[in-house]
Amino acid sequence: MIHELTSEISFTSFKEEVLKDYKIVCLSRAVSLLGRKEVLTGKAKFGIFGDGKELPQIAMAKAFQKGDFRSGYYRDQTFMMAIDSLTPQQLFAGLYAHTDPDQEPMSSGRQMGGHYNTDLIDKNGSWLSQTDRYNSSSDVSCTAAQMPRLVGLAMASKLYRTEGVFDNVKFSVNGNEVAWGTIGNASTSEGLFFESINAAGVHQIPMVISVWDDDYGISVDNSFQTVKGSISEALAGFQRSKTKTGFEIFTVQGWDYPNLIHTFQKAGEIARTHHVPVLIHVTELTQPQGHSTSGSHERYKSEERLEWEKQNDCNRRFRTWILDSKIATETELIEIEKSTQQKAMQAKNDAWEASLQPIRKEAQQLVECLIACQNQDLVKEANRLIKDKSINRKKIASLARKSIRIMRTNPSPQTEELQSWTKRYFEQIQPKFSSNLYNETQTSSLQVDPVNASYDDDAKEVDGRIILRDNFKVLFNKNNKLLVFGEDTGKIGDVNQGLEGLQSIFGVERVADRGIREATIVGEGIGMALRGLRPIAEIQYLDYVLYALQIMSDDLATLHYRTNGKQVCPLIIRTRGHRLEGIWHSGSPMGGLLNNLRGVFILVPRDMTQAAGMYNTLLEGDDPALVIESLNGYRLKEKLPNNLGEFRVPIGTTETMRKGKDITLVSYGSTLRIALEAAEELQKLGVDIEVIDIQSLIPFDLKNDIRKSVEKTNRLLIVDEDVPGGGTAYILNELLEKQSIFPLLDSKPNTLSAKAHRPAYGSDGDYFSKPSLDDVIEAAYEMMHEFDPKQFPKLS
Ligand SMILES: Cc1ncc(C[n+]2csc(CCOP(=O)(O)OP(=O)(O)O)c2C)c(N)n1
Repeated sequence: MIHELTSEISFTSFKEEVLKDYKIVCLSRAVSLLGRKEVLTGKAKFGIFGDGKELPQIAMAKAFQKGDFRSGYYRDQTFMMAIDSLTPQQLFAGLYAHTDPDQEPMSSGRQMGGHYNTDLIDKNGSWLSQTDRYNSSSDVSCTAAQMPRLVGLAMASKLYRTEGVFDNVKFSVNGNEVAWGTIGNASTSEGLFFESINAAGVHQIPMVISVWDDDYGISVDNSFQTVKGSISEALAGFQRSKTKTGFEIFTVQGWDYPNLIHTFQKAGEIARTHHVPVLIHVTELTQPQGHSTSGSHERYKSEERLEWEKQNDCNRRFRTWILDSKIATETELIEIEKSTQQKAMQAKNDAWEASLQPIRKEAQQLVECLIACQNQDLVKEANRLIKDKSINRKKIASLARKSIRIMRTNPSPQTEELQSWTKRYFEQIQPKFSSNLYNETQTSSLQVDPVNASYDDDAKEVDGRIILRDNFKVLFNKNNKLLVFGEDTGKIGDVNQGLEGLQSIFGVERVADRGIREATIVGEGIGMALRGLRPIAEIQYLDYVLYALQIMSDDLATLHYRTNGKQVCPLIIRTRGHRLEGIWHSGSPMGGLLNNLRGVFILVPRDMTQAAGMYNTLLEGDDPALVIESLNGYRLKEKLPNNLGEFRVPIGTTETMRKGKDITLVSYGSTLRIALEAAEELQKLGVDIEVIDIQSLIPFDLKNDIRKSVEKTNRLLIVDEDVPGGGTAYILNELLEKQSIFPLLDSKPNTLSAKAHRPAYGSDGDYFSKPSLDDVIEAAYEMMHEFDPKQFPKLS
């Protein structure tokens, strides 16, 4: 094996290469050891490091090429250092939660240390070129949640290799890019892992997934985690054969440097050249310091195991191998060990200093304000603050606010200055923690100019699905990055035929079928969007979004925020929901979605023209969005616009569907039609209803249209078909807190939702589960009865 490695290069350059690797593993280890101490001495809150997993990461880095992507987890510091995408100082900056993106380029202190990524967009939101750099998608802490995205990253290469179909500038060279995943042995127990592995095997994509196996998942060993205690044995049936496609599966010991390099090279080559997915099971790894700083592994590992881990520590065995192979002398290695320790120490000190420096300045400003107030208590506090060795912004902000409370009875210019300093402080500091939940750049869909749908004088009335279909057709012709995929999406053009016939025009890659795997359908979309495609991931029914909700919530919704705006994921998730039939085909779990998906636009078009207009807008911007079409709207007639693919519904804007003066009724999706019908009936009863279609729940009514309406009507009724306290509670909260409508109201704001249970089947089930026409009429009428019982006598 050594021979194989050395045959093509001189001994000197071979030695250089090996010692360079040794330096990185030593540096990485030194950082881990120091990092843990920083947590245990209270300078950082939590630490999770890559010690015991250094060597395979060196091998992976050697096989990793420009244009490739990583989708990994919190152990990969050595890999990131080896591809020059992480310095020790940056790692410590992450540990100290430094909020400066230049110091802590991964998440600006938003993620626990150990979570890595590279920049994918610039400050203006424009995509950086990916083919001439190493790329990493952004890690999440949830075990195996990196897997669905990994499938999409690899799938993008397959699509880009489909010549001439997708515009690949900046993103691909002939689909040669490999997506490299890493995962811990225990995390392979997750359903997401198996779903993703199956998807990758089905797709035959250039994905190399490495399992760092240290036999444990915190305290629980492999016998509790995996069939046969071994993921490579458990997955043996996935191994490709001469006649059937599948995975290439390798097993390699994590301390075996030459074999690791050989294996990773081979894996990379198979994946890159042939687009065959590869699983590398890296066994016999260790955890020298235990799982994380939260506990010690002596609690659950036997003495024999601990001793075995010491002897088989990959860095130690690498060292022995270097000496046994006479590549370097002990003196040379000791020199490297010393210098890397010093380097790690320096990085730690520099990072600590850099993280404290701005905070000390801020503290000094506050101290000056406090001293100027000439209050003894404040002066004491100021002195304490300035001497505080573990100073942080919480202490500064909290002291400022407490001081304002103390000074409230002593108005003076100094007190005023303290108040305005505190205000300015929050204006300056809060964005460090709260910015970039949504795209704040010029590529935001909110910047897209709206265009009205226009109609010929003799415009045809067609089924709603035709408008969607014909609009998609124009979009597919216009945008050669666009694709749509999901269950029954391709051949039949989705279960409601909004894509009917489009596969035969645009091909099986662009209008594509997928197996039943919602989490990976969304994950695929995330990975593809990160690689410059414009995927629409279709979830067959809203009720089944729950299968993908974890990925949407933990990965998609947090991505822009957790990278502090350095990555963006313009994935559109298309689904259909609300009113139809029964427990799993008429759900409208909007409250759950609204709570879980802050960071994703949630759009609820009332009909297919609006839905089409929303797609047209979203495709002009770079935001993740969930679009929920109304299940019972595909066969309802709508006028066919003559500017398909061009008209654009503004995101975050309501539409007033009917003018009225007595009550503002707001709704969305399927209930909107009922609201409009109810309004006509109510008119006959003398109640004049203004009906507003919210149509965009996130973002919500950015122009405060609902407030303007309530200013006129002074009454508010919110109708939807979620459970009580679901979507309606969110809407009411927006109106009370953000639009301050309370002082405008003459009656209590009213909500009308479905029953708390899932909707029962059939027409009667619907009538007795969801808000009916009669329910809406009565709810609105009751409000008028309360106001004027004489004019509006009791109905029941
Ligand atoms: C979904 C989820 N469940 C539980 C956890 C808590 N947790 C964090 S790491 C971990 C063990 C992971 O072990 P393994 O996959 O073997 O990776 P290792 O940390 O050993 O490298 C657990 C249970 C989590 N982060 N996410």
